[in-house]
Amino acid sequence: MFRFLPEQASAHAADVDWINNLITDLSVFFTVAIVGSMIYFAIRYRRKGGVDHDTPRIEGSHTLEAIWTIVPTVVCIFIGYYGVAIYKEMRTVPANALNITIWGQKWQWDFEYEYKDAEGKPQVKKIGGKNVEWVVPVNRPIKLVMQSRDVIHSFFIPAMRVKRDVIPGQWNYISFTPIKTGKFPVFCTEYCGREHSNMMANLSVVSEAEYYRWVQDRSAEMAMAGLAPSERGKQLYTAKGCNACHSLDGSRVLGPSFLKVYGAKHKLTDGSEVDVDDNYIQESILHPMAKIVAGYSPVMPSFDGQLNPDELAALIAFIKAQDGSAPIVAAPPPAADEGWDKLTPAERGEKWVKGKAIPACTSCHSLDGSKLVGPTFKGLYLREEEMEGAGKVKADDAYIIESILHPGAKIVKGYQNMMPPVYGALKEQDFKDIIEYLKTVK
Ligand code: HEC
Ligand code: HEC
Ligand SMILES: [Cu+2]
Repeated sequence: MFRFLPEQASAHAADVDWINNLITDLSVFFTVAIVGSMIYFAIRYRRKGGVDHDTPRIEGSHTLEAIWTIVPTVVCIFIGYYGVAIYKEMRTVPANALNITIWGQKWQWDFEYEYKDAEGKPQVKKIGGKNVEWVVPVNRPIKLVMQSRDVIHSFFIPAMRVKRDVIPGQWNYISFTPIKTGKFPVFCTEYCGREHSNMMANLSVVSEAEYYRWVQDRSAEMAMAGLAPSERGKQLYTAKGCNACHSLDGSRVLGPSFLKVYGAKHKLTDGSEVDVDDNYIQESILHPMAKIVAGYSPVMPSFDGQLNPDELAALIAFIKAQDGSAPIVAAPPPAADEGWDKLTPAERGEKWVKGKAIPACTSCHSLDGSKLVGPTFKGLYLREEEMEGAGKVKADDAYIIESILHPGAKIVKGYQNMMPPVYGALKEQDFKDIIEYLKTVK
């Protein structure tokens, strides 16, 4: 009864629905029990036949008092505990999450995807407008970092069970892992003016390979798209003179180095600790005196009024990019071969493995059982393997595709995270071909 929720399209949706349904059921139960007995008693003990009766005097019952104190207390603590536990999980962003920046404005959503191309150069895809369709890969954690350009909006994807206010001058984020492909509506849920009810977008969840193709397709780009935010931030870093006081290599100048600063915890002069996140970096730039890093002098000038929101976001993107982690690199699809379609899947797979994919898989993976930089392909298919800190995994189709697209997600025990994430342009058919070939390497 009372199940009106949309389909569950994210990994945490089932947990959210479970607690939500529990609260609904408890509310319905107590509403019926309380209002029902109220109505029953009103009818049962109504004034009958125009005669007034003396009601008996009833003393209180300690047992009853104890029951209706303890039971609701336990129920509330249980709900509170589970609510917090699920919320905490929703707010913890896995390290391999795909970052997307979202700007809300009257009355549309704009999306910015920064990624690296085959040469390792940061690129950006920007899209926006009414009912814009934005794309994410399935089964990959997504982090949406959001800010508003004007008034307060709220970003809501019902099917993913995520919602967050989008506020001018303040960064918020939501995180989820889509588990289903398909199209899902996005709404604004904070009344923001005349076109509020039309402030919508369409989330399209597709396969990994399709996502990489989409993100590299520039035909639907907004005209304003130019430099990737982190590249723009790099220019501002010197143009605004940050480089005079902040190094990128860990060395101390007047201020702290930007090397691996994002995500760190810093002690302040007042003894408290801060997380170096988007909002803290923004505050440090606009109001340097608000929080002073311990061991440094308060000499940083304020840049309030000298940077527009996009420039601020660019500086944050640049500082984030100093963390040493490799964002997903998307190589351009290799040119088509003569007679490619006449080959069997395993033959095509062999070509990919032995050199059509650049770099060749065989430069790191042997076919004869010997150990190179990576594990051998001999007998790999359906092999059970121990992962670094993730238990045992069976090398099935899904795992092999994940290993190629997100080499960092699971590391084979005894090996290093050395496989480059450059094969993003491979298509679904290519993965099938590679797997067909790997099956034959016994
Ligand atoms: C005159 C030197 C100077 C300049 C120029 C300067 N800063 Fe700073 N900055 C500092 C000092 C000193 C601190 C540490 C004390 C503090 O927290 O204010 C600091 C702190 C910071 C922090 C917090 C760092 C941390 O480790 O917690 C950030 C972020 C930052 N600056 C960004 C910038 C950016 C971006 C620019 C250029 C737009 C810039 N700074 C220009 C001196 C400078
Ligand atoms: C620069 C070296 C390098 C290249 C090139 C490379 N890999 Fe890897 N690969 C590794 C390393 C190192 C590991 C083990 C660490 C890990 O799990 O990420 C690995 C792991 C794997 C795994 C998981 C293996 C297992 O035993 O569980 C698969 C599958 C895989 N690679 C497929 C490929 C394919 C297909 C290609 C070519 C399209 C390729 N790799 C190219 C280095 C490489
Ligand atoms: Cu709005």
